[in-house]
Amino acid sequence: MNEESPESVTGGRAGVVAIVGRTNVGKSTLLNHLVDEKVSIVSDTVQTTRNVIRAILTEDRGQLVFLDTPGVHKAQGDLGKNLNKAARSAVQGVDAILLVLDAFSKPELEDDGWFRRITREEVPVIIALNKSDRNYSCADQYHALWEEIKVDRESDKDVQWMEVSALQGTNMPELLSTLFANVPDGPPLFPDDILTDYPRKLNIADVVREKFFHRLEQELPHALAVWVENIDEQEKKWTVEVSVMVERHSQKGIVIGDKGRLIKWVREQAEKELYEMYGVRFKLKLWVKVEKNWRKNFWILKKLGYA
Ligand SMILES: Nc1nc2c(ncn2[C@@H]2O[C@H](COP(=O)(O)OP(=O)(O)OP(=O)(O)O)[C@@H](O)[C@H]2O)c(=O)[nH]1
Ligand SMILES: [Mg+2]
Repeated sequence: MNEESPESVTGGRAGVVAIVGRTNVGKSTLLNHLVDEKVSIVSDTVQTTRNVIRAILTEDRGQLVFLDTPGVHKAQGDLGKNLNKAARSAVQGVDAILLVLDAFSKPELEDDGWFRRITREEVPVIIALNKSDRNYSCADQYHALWEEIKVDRESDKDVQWMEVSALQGTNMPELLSTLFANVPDGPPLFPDDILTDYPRKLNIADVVREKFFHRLEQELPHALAVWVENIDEQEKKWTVEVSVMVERHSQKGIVIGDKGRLIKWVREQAEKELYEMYGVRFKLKLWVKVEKNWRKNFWILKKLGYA
């Protein structure tokens, strides 16, 4: 018998966990709660997350590297298709999959798609039924759909279900324990003082975009992209030049708002949050530009990290 347990050799567990699911189910909210920091922006607009964001949790028991992914949603043009593709391919090569469902709303086609997909995956799958704080639950419908799909696919895939509330933090310690138990033994993959390797420019752009998403309605958020052109890092203040792209002139007016009120609100909210994040004062200079059909422009999508 081998006297030495793997833990005593490596000092813990380590693995990559992909957080996947339909759009708006609370993946980013859950990630922020799991790592106890805001690393990924949150809103109730579909496909808020547009890049795969890596966040690292290091504890005595090991290290979990989370991948927050864009939520799968019926594709709207090249941007939507690219985001769906990024989400689906994020599960390749990971050690565990955390599939997030919105227990408050009925299963949709995208949930069906993920269920089918995970019947084929060999790595452990944990299913988090999120939004359990709301006093209605479709949990039974998700369980029933999963059983149906298993029969349909002739699959004997075992998954672990947990009810959580990312908003209130319910069952977070239990979820973390389950995740640690499901990744392999091994040394940490990242230094223990790194929270994320998501580039600063993209993070600043996301924070600005989130503030717009909190105020803009319907289709406009999808037509909006934010890009950081330059950061001038002075000791006491960072001045950041930010381009805000919209697709039409009429949208430019909406984004700026009556007497510039909306853009001013966005700037102030983002400056405040960035100060809390980085511990340095920010001066944001926002320039709104009309870029017709940017969502179809490969080079722009590539620059934004969406292609
Ligand atoms: N009531 C309730 N609302 C939640 C919970 N988790 C997330 N939400 C809300 O659900 C909405 C979507 O949350 P996100 O975390 O942005 O969802 P997402 O899955 O990352 O969405 P995409 O990035 O678009 O795929 C936000 O309004 C959150 O505040 C929860 O546990 N309970
Ligand atoms: Mg998200």
